[in-house]
Amino acid sequence: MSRHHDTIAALATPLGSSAISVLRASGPQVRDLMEGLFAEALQPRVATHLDYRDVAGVLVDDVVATFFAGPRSYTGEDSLELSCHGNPYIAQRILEDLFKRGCRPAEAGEFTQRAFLGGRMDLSQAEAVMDIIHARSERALAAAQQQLRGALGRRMEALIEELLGAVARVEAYIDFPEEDLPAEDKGRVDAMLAKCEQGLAQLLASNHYGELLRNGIKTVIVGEPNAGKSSLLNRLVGSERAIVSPEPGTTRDFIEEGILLGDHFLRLIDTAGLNPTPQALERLGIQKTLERGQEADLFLWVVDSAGPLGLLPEELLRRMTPENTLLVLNKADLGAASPTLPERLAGLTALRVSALTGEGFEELRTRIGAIADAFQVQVGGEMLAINARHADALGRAKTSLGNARQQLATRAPVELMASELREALAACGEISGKVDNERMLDHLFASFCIGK
Ligand SMILES: Nc1nc2c(ncn2[C@@H]2O[C@H](COP(=O)(O)OP(=O)(O)O)[C@@H](O)[C@H]2O)c(=O)[nH]1
Ligand SMILES: [Mg+2]
Repeated sequence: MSRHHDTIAALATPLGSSAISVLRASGPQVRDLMEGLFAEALQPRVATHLDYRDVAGVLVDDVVATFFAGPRSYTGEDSLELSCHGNPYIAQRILEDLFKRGCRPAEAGEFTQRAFLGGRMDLSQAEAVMDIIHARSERALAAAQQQLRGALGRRMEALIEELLGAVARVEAYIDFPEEDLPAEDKGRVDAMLAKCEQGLAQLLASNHYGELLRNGIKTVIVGEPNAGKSSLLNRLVGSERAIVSPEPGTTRDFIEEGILLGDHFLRLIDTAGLNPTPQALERLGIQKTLERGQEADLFLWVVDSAGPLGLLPEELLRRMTPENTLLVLNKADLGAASPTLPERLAGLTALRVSALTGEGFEELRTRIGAIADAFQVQVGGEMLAINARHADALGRAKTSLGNARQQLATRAPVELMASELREALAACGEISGKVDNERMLDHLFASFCIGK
């Protein structure tokens, strides 16, 4: 059962004109609240159309009210959802009235925090709720849904189970300080730890993909001035976002647009042209381009197919591989033969397109999608994509495990090893939140929305 004594209320939908607005309240006073409002206890999970009158008896709106009796509610507490007409003035008046009736304003993420504290979901699932709200692509949504359904939690449980087994074996020897672990047990424990370490490594490998899902795939468009970079961005975005100019060197600042391409969310970044002989002002833009290039997940290298193939700065070329780069031979409409690629670039996929006519863009989108597909990491057949908090905890767990294995190999005292393993366990437990770290929790839920 929940330990909260107060009842919280908040608007669950954005403030604005819409078909409906939803308010929710959760906590021990919800039943009294209903009695006071509607002079009846509503049947759980049945939507009821009722008049909403404020404490002074003035009609505010007609609403659809749904009561969720704890523990069968989102928070695990008694909860009430009210749908009113989607007018911010009405929603605000109802909310203020709920406060007058004893509710207090919910803090950001407090409903979900209560769900977590009430044992309705583990911490990784609570985070998945936020991921679902913010998912901007099919893939991001699919990963968030898996996590909400407990995929990460289950994986961690299996790992923790395995670790506990190893700890039990090791700790059995703590009381016998003279004795070393028998070779047989040693081998067994090491095999168990190796398996855990591998499991951790697999999960950690999904961290980068998690970033791509949550932040979008950073797609940097590079190339010489006038190659058609801005035109390419415009066509991909489908609007005239970047300034296209026949004068070389016009794009000195960055233009960034989020686009949904197939199942993927991309952050397309147009850059200043990489003029081999720049003017002073251009030089600054070029410096910035190089910086952005260092963070790029995907490169679209645009060249003017009618001109000679200029080379890019070495620091960019070094980062470009067939797995992350498409060579876009633009201005195909001018009918020039494709430039021949130097040997070191022969592995790059080259595509002929015209940003002017749109020719080749179907293929370009498909190729970008294929590169993005290949970024996906599968963990044991499931699509998992951990976040930065998970990566931090798992990284610490892995370090502790590594230390323990080292100690096992060098016949260090069993206590030391046991303590490392305990640390690994604690770090693993942080993923689902089976630790009492209030500051961490407050910090985490504070990043949620009000009303969630
Ligand atoms: N014929 C033709 N001209 C293009 C194409 N793409 C861009 N241009 C022209 O090339 C010039 C430079 O384009 P822009 O997008 O500003 O290049 P950027 O400097 O690389 O950003 C402009 O005059 C565009 O209209 C294309 O596919 N075909
Ligand atoms: Mg430009």
